[in-house]
Amino acid sequence: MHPDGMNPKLSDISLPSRLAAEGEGIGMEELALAARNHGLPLEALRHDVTPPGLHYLLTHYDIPHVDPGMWSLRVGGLVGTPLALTLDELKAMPSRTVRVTMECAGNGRAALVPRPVSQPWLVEAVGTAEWTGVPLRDVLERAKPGEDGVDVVFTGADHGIERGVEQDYRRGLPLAETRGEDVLLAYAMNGADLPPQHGFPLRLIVPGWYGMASVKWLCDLEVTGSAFTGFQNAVAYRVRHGEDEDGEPVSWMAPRALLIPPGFPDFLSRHRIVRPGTVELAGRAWSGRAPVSEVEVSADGGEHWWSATLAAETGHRWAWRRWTTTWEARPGQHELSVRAVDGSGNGQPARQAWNRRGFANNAVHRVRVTCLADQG
Ligand SMILES: Nc1nc2c(c(=O)[nH]1)N[C@H]1C(S)=C(S)[C@@H](COP(=O)(O)O)O[C@H]1N2
Ligand SMILES: [Mo]
Repeated sequence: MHPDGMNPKLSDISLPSRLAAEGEGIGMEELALAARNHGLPLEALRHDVTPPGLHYLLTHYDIPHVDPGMWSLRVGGLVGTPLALTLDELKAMPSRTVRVTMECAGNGRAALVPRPVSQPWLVEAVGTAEWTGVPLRDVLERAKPGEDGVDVVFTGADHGIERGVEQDYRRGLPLAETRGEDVLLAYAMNGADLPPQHGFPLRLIVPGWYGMASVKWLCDLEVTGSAFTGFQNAVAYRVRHGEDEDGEPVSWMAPRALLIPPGFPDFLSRHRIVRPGTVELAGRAWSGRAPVSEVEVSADGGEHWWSATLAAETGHRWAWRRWTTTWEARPGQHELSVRAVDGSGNGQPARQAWNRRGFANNAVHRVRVTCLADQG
């Protein structure tokens, strides 16, 4: 692997972050990541709740094997009563089920120019699941965090190297963000035990935030007296332009609407084909900061927009909202686009403002469609 194999160093094995050169296509390393971390096939936007195998997946290192009989959740740091809770003890506490749309902060990255070399998401790094577990605040209440607590640091059972730094996957979340009743320590997804790839036996769910906050394979919670400065908070998951900037931490999901690609696809290009006449269009839209208030559709590449019909509120604050409309398809080449606006007035840009790691990208979703000349 390394020429002087007697003295290998992590920094020789672990690749630095970089931008693709002009015209550089997706490479084998990105392909290897994409094959492990799959997206939601866009036709699966039809489901209100995503069947687990169709929910997107993002795992930095390996999926760890956790023996639930040997496992317990440690709660420590600045707490009055340190705890070690078994899975049965957690399951005996009052539970809550919350429907949550989760999106990876890197969604859309592959379309950026220059492309940050990493998991090369197109637009499909999203899914919606019903998570069941114990509200985090109930567990914290039992542990009695001290007045001087600032962050809760969540540690997963997975371990790896990233840009030369060996680590457990670990994230800090401000204590102030742990108070909502919908922030869960979840042991079930869609009514069944968590699948191994989604964090068995226990994961954190932070509704409304990009996925990196929802630590899987959770084994340790620590209340700290200062903001966590570990890799996943201080180095990764920051919106920065230059290499040396501190940047802004990635947190709440920006608004985004996606379209179920209409008609049928070409196998290799995925290009869509429809026949002339009325085409039903549908999809989903979500935003972490505030509920989606409007979805607009364009059939001419973004020149003219009309409003889609939003499905009635379902009472699931953290879940995506269904939208529908129709389009009169005439023979020719078309570009359909869709964009959402949320209740705080945030929308989606036509072209993405670039950042170094490709985070929080929410450019308008575009789908090219060929309408055939006849009914044949
Ligand atoms: N322990 C651990 N938790 C993790 C990750 C990880 O690699 N390890 N990936 C994070 C990221 S970047 C995302 S987007 C979500 C993905 O959750 P999912 O795979 O269940 O869809 O998990 C988050 N939690
Ligand atoms: Mo992610």
